[in-house]
Amino acid sequence: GARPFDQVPGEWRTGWLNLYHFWKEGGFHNVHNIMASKFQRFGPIYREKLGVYESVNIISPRDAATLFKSEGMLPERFSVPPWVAYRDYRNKPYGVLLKTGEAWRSDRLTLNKEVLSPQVVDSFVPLLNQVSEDFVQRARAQVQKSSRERWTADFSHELFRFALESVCHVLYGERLGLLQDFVDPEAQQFIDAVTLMFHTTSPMLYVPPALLRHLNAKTWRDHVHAWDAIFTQADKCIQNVYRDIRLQRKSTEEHTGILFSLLVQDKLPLDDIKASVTEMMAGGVDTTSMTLQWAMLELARSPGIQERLRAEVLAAKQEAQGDRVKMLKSIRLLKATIKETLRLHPVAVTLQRYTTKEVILQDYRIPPKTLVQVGLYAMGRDPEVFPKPEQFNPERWLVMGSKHFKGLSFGFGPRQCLGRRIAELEMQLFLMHILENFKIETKRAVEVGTKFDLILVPDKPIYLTLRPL
Ligand code: HEM
Ligand code: 2DC
Repeated sequence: GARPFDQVPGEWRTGWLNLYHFWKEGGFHNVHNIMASKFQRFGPIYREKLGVYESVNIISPRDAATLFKSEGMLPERFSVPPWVAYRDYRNKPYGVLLKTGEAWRSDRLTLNKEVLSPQVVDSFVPLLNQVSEDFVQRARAQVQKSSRERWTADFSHELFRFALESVCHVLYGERLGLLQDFVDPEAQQFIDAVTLMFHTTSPMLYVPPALLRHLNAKTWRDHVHAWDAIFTQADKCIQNVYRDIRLQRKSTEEHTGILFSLLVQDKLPLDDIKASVTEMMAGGVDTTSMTLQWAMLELARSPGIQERLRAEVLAAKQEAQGDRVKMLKSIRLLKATIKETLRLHPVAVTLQRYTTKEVILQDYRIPPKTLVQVGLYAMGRDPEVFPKPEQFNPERWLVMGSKHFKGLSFGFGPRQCLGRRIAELEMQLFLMHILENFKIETKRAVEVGTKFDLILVPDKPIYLTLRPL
């Protein structure tokens, strides 16, 4: 028989003391490294209690498979307390991100059809492609401006704007013009608000929502302001589209955006549409932009891989004669490059699920209703799972014996990332266009580490150079 739950290794008896140690070790920005060292110390499974939250942590693809195969029809992840607290405080409805049970499922099924299904994602290609083309144009203009035939910068702000422009084009069917020289200050405020929202979440991650609101601490107030700005700005965009429909300014012929489709179908109440569209708009900024920044850094450091990738892209372009939908079907190495980037630099430090029935992990009996976390960052760097994990090697995804539960960057199953297809297409098209037009370079070997800011981000600015081919 399997071993009892009580014997799972770890320090889980003293939640507040653990939280104190965690805080002293700079844990709020270091969650990923603390987890990796706990796997070192305790082995492939450990139990932990931080504040009031208890969890079981696992690292192996086999255990992840056991967990996800038992997740059932209504999977639930850890629901980030400050995000819940904000909505309750302001009386805002939850979107799919925070909904649970049947309410989550019915919203999610409706959204899947418009955001994730293979039938609609092809129609995103021209919209996202346009934004990438504009980025290239902007980059060329920047090269022109500099007297040195290249553009060197910290691209994070450019990529934030690129990402927001991209996600808004598919959501609203409209351009915001963020790749022009003059950027709408309200759009810039939205971008800053999302970053602030993530940044202020991590210190409050292990404090229960009810307590948070009574603290009136600066972090909580900043967090509220950030979400207020996010909701206000999203609401303006949503109202614009809504008005256009009433004035019959939009026709159903071209692809007029996800919001339009949701509104005319009338399958979801307006408040639920708004809540989930706001989440997608906010979820579409830091995630893809940071991943693209990491991808460019890795390619700059590996000129050989960059050359092979460019060859693949140029061959695909020739063969498809510029048809981007066709091209996207023959860029295996580029897709592997994005997977490899997310292996080393995942957005989410863990995936989490509440068990609904007993599961056996590493021969321990894990009871129902336990929060189990898959250490995605730690798994990506575990030599048992990925030989020579420190090497950036996209080809490993093309030759790997078994990829079973190893590529989990977007989560798994019915609760996986809703924006996955948008994110993938957006990143594929961006990298395609960059590789067709520029060499990506970086100066010296600057070591860039990782910082936990709710999502994982670079711990210092990354300077890159784009040089026209
Ligand atoms: C959920 C990763 C981009 C919207 C998630 C989850 C992960 C993730 C790991 C949790 C999945 C699970 O529990 O199984 C990523 C990565 C991205 C990305 C790596 C890009 C590199 C986006 C974008 C959007 C988005 C662009 C919006 C268009 C969401 C939403 C959820 C989610 C709404 C919650 C879905 C639900 O609970 O039903 N994402 N994401 N994400 N993501 Fe993303
Ligand atoms: C953060 O311990 C660390 O995709 C916690 O686009 C566990 C946890 C729970 C949920 C995760 C979160 C972590 C990281 C950020 C994620 C989130 C689910 C969705 C969200 C992964 C790992 C993200 C970035 C969404 C955000 C949408 C939001 C802005 C409306």
